[in-house]
Amino acid sequence: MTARTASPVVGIVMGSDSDWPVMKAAAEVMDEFGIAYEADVVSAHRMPREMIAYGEGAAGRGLKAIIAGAGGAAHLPGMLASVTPLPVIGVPVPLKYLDGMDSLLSIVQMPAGVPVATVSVAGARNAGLLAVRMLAAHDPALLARMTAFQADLNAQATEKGRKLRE
Ligand code: RP5
Repeated sequence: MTARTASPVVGIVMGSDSDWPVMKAAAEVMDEFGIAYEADVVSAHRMPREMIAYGEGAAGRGLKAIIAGAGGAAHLPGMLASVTPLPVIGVPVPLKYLDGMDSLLSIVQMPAGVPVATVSVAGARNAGLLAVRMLAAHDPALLARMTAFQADLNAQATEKGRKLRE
């Protein structure tokens, strides 16, 4: 699976194509904000050499952030973080057993010095939004779009409250 563009700035990778139903929410955020991204399977356990090469080459190829999702023994985000200076956002993907707790704990408990920004179980949309915020810190136009997005969230929540109060 690939969704490559000429010059992606966000890499969305996952341990298996079976993670895509969860991870596609991150790609949808990229589409919403008009951010060039790539999506691919880079398994830490089944493709360890390719996974290291991906992490080592990511910054040089122009990526600014990596969103990495995996389930079970979810070592992909942490291993990528160990070989790239880029921010890595980890998405715990829930599998058939353990309700994603295994995925969460595999990703969140990183040793000091090697950070992974872990979002909630199956939280790929927030992973995408966090990547947008990282990019927006150095992009005034994108920052304005994120601010508008937040205002829209506020308006939607306010409207829900208004309907309940009626
Ligand atoms: C993990 O193993 C993947 O990230 C996926 O969540 C899980 C199962 O992979 P498949 O057996 O469905 O390919 O590495």
